[in-house]
This record gives sequence, C-alpha cells and structure tokens, in this order.
Amino acid sequence: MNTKTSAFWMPFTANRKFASQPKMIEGGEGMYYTTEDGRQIIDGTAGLWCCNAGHSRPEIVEAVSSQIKKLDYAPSFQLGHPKAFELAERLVALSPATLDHVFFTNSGSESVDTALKIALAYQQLRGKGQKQRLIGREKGYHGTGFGGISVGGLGNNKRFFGTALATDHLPHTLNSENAFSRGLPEANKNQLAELEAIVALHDASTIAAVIVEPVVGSAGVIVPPKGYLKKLRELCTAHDILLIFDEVITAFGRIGSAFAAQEFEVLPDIITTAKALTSGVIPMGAVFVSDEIHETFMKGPENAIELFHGYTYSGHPVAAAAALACLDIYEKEKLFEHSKAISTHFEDAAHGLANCANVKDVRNYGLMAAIELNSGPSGVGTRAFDVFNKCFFEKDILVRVTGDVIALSPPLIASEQEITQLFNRLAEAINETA
Ligand code: PXG
Repeated sequence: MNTKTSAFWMPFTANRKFASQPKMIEGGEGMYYTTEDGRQIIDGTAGLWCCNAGHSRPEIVEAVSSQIKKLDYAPSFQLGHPKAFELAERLVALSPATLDHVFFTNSGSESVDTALKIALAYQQLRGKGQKQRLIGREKGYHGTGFGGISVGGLGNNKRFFGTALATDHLPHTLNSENAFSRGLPEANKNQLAELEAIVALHDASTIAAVIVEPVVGSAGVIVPPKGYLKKLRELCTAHDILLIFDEVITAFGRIGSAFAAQEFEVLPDIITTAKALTSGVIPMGAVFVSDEIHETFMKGPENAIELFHGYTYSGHPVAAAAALACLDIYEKEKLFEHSKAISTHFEDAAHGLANCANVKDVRNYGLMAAIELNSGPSGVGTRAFDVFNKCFFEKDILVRVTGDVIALSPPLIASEQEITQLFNRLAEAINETA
C-alpha cells in the first residue's frame, strides 16, 4: 500500500510525518484493530470516541446490508421513509423528557451548526430577534463548521478562518489545583461569575444561547467541577438564554448514562450528538430539541416550510438502519450500565499511572480519561506523540494524543481485564519514553 502519495490530504494530521512513518489499520473486530503488519491492537479510543459497540458487529453489518438491498436512499425533503421515523421515536424514548424532537445530520459539526441555527431562528420566531450572540467556552471543541469554530475555544482551529458570528467565551474549568482529582473536581467560585460578566457586557437581550461540552473531550477530558452544570443551567434560565449541551462524545453511554444531561441531572434545551449514534459505522448525527422550541416553529400556514435547513442525507435510511441496530446492541447488552459498572475499575487503572514518568495530571469520568504529561524538551506534544508511537508500534494499543494529553475512551464492551492491559501497557510506554 503506497501511503507516501499526497493524493489523500489527511484531516488533522501531520501529513508529511505520517508519510514517513505510516500507521495503518486494516481490520477491526470487537475491542481490537488489526494493523497492516497483522498485529492485533487494543482499541483504547473507540476509533475517535465513536465505536461504542466495538468494531464490525455482525448485527450492524446485517442491518446495513439488508437496508441497502431494500432501499438505498430516499430524500427526507418533502418525502419520508420509515427507518428515519422509527429511529427518531427510539431516540426520543432515550433522551431526557421534553427533548422530544430530532433533527438528523451527518456529523457532529453539522449537528452543532444545526443547533446554533435553530437557537438563532427560535429567538427570532419568538420576537427576540436581538438575541443573536452565541457563547462558547475556552477549550471547547464543537467541530469544524464555521458555526462550530466560532463558538469553539481552540485557537488553532479558528485563527486562519476569520469567523463572523457574534460570540463570546466562558473561561475553561481546568484548574491545576485540582490535578489528580477522581471524577468531578471541586468547584472554583469564580468559574461562573464570568457568565454574569459576559451578560453584563453584552446584555442578556443580545444572547441567544450558551453551548458547552458537559465533559470536554478533544481538549483533553476536562471534567465539570461539582455543581457547575447545574449553576450554568440556573444562570441561563435566569437570563432567558438557551443552553445547548454538545454531547457528540458524551452521548450513548460514554459516561454511563444515555446522555450526560441525565448523568448530571441537568436539562439543556438542545443536545447535539453524532459518533456513537451508529457506533461510528455510518456517518450520522442527531440534534435533540425541546418541545418548547419545536412548538415555536410549528406555527403559521401548514404548507410553509418551518425551517430552511437540512442535508441531502438527513435521516439517511442506511445510517438509520445502522443506528437502530446499534441501539439494539446497547439495549440488549446493557452497555450503558456496563460502562458505568466498569468505570470504577477504569478510574483506578487511570490513576494507577499517576506516578509514571512525567505525569502531570490524571482526569477521568465514566469511560473517558486523560493522562497529561509535562511537555518534552522539544516542546508541547512531542513527548506524548512519542508515547503514542510507542503504544502503536511496540505495545499494541491505540491511544489518542492531543497536545501533552493522552486520552483514553475504549469501546463500552471493554472487560476489566482489557482495561487493565490497556493501562499497564500505556504505563510501560510512558516510563520507557524519556
Ligand atoms: N462536538 C464535539 C464535542 C466533538 O467532540 C464534534 C462536535 C464534531 O464532530 P464531527 O463528526 O464533525 O467530527 C466533535 C468531534 C479527538 C477528536 O481526538 C474529537 C472529535 C473529532 C476528531 C477527533 O479529540 N470530536
């Protein structure tokens, strides 16, 4: 396989470095990937936080192939096909009460942009058209659409793209005083005072919505301080601002409940999802919207389109079939419960690395963990990247690296033994990396 060619411009990749030392995956089954040279490696990241049911599940393969035979594609614009309706029903049965309506997309980025557009349009429709500002948070990752990078809080993802939306950002909640916290860290009183300051600066009458990841994923598993999300909800309600939870990573059992909203007992107005909705098998996203928002749109003449938004593949029948089969697996195998049940073992295993060489912090919640290293002598991210390489080529495990953080998020089917193996091998790789 010639990976030296530049024909495939790889996403979020050091393309030239990859060409000089390719890491190729050729197969996947359950908890394991097979590499090009035939090694079985433990998937410590569920692909990119998405393959929650494990790889190449025969039930999903079967559902997808029989759907393609029956109906490969049909539009969802002014037409319908049964699988999309069936899936929407199944999803709203899982989602928090009152988030009873689903808008389908094809990715997390599209889910975020859809949610932001719904929030802006909602404010217009209820006669509060001045509410057009969107508040994100530092270190937030909301995909790569222009809406998502506008509310996002990662400089590298924004700086070349001149975003035009009116935004502001809450401070992130990472606090070095809380290093090595197990689960939720202690709250810092000032963290939400900033929202009051943002409201004082722009006035609540100009703010449409706040969007946050309940547990931050991409920027390195930043766990919400105790009480933070509840307080955020209270402040949003007090100022008549919509609250959007970006659950592209946290939904579908990653932290033990179907949604983080349920786990933390905080009800947002909109939830964005993608990834584990189909266990990563077919691209699909879903935006969950409250009854109140939905009803605001469902007014006016019946023949009028209520929302001028959608995608060719919204509710794609094959993706819907994959999602339904995937939800069946989650349910039959009680994978959300399993995820919760093994999360204590996962937490112990992650914190077992606290004394490894150069470890600066360990953070975890559910089946998400971050091992943060001190930067290496050659700068941010170099040491962690060396660990990643060692893990892949020598230790037969896949981990994810972002800056100095090594992130772990195994499929929910993981056994305690596999988790122990994963962290033991990672510990070796960290200790063997200078
Ligand atoms: N929101 C959140 C919270 C995400 O984590 C997106 C939106 C965008 O989803 P799409 O499907 O458009 O990529 C994401 C995606 C990583 C990593 O390793 C995380 C994501 C994507 C790729 C890599 O941290 N999250």
